[in-house]
Amino acid sequence: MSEFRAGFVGLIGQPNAGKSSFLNRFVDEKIAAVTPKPQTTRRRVLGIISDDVSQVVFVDAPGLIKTSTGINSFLSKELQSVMDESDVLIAVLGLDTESPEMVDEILDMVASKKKPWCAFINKTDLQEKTHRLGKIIEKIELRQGAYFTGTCSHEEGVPKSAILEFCRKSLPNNPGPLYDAELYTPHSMRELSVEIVREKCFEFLEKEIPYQLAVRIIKFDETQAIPHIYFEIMVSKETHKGIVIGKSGATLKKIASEARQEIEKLMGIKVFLQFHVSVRPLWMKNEKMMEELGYVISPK
Ligand SMILES: Nc1nc2c(ncn2[C@@H]2O[C@H](COP(=O)(O)OP(=O)(O)OP(=O)(O)O)[C@@H](O)[C@H]2O)c(=O)[nH]1
Ligand SMILES: [Mg+2]
Repeated sequence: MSEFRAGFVGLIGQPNAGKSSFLNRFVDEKIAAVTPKPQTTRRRVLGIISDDVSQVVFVDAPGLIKTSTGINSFLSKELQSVMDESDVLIAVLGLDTESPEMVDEILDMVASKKKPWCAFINKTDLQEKTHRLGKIIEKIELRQGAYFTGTCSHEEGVPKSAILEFCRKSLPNNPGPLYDAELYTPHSMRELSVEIVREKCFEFLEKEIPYQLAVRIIKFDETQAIPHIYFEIMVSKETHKGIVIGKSGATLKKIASEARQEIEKLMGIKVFLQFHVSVRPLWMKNEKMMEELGYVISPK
């Protein structure tokens, strides 16, 4: 009988390549925030696929970024830490990545870790970009990597079984699963709800505003027939507060309404959401706050 295999598979790529979409596609649930804006993912998000002989834990990570000021310093550390702690790496490459150097950069980074790795070339639905496929495949083969192609935009667009097979045979032996085999993610409803609200903020807010805000739950009251969840949206400037709220509250209403629908879908029950927008210019510099938000790498 073959031995049980289990471990972490890190999803590594440029911002916007589709790493979070890939994770959601695999677990068939919306657990990671996905938006057209780069740098949506801040903290790692785990998605679990279990069967009788293996447990594959996909780890969605922030995209690779150059600057390291403010929250970006955390994003870079988080990405490095996901790479170091994973057993297998998947380079997620978007066909819409404009520069070939960016593809080289990801492949070099992933291959340099000396761990089993493969690449997933995403967004093959973008017909006008498919001419890039050949060049990207050459780059992967040059580094002796295996690769898969597909699109996370369609339900059947990702060759899941082939990718899972690659992961399973590359993962280490383990006496049993790392997480309860019934779970598709170890994250709590609270954590997932915060990510949903942050995703909606990314969707409905422009320029620097989504990048300078954070979301936390200040109260989760389950004593009521319909659970009440109180969110705080922290912004860094007074002017941002007005924009988040919008004319007659219209923007916040949109954020709230879409977030509620998704949280209800996730929890399978009706919920009541309340929002408070606060101006906290120094939230990114406040260690305690950063820790509460989960934006601190804890030593192993
Ligand atoms: N056309 C097309 N768009 C896709 C595909 N996969 C993802 N997208 C879109 O690409 C954008 C970025 O997707 P994400 O999954 O958030 O990308 P990410 O790599 O997690 O991005 P960061 O968290 O910012 O690093 C979103 O608008 C997705 O809907 C695909 O296969 N085809
Ligand atoms: Mg992401």
